[in-house]
Amino acid sequence: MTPVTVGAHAQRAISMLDACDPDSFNAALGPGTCVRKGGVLFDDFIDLLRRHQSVGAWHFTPPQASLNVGDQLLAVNRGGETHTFTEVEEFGGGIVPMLNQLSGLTTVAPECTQLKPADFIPAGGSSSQTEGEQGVEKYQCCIHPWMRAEVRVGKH
Ligand SMILES: [Cu+2]
Repeated sequence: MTPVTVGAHAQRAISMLDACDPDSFNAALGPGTCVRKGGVLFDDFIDLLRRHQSVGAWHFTPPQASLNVGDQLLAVNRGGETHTFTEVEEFGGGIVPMLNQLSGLTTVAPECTQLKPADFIPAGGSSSQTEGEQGVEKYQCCIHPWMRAEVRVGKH
């Protein structure tokens, strides 16, 4: 992906995707949980998770990105459910015990226990940040903890 230049700095976007089916997800989890059209039935989602410890349609893309100090990282929720794009020291479980168990991620990432309301990015929402330090940063969804991205931040 070619970075978009914003002034002297570039911006890179990572999409947060899912494939929730609104009727079955909203029936299982409450109205408004899923606002996209069509997709994976809730029972099938649970079954896939049980068999594979992840559900591929729920993912961050690209899963790896490179940018430079001072560049902007934009996380855009293009799915139908709320996600978080949380920087963690080590990937781990999130805030939904059942999803942690089914994905085998029972060691909760401490960062996921300290979420603020603004960390929950609704469908169609986004969050951005300017990368301040060199290194490799790990981001995950604290709801669906197999949704992950690694961002390599280099120097100009
Ligand atoms: Cu998520």
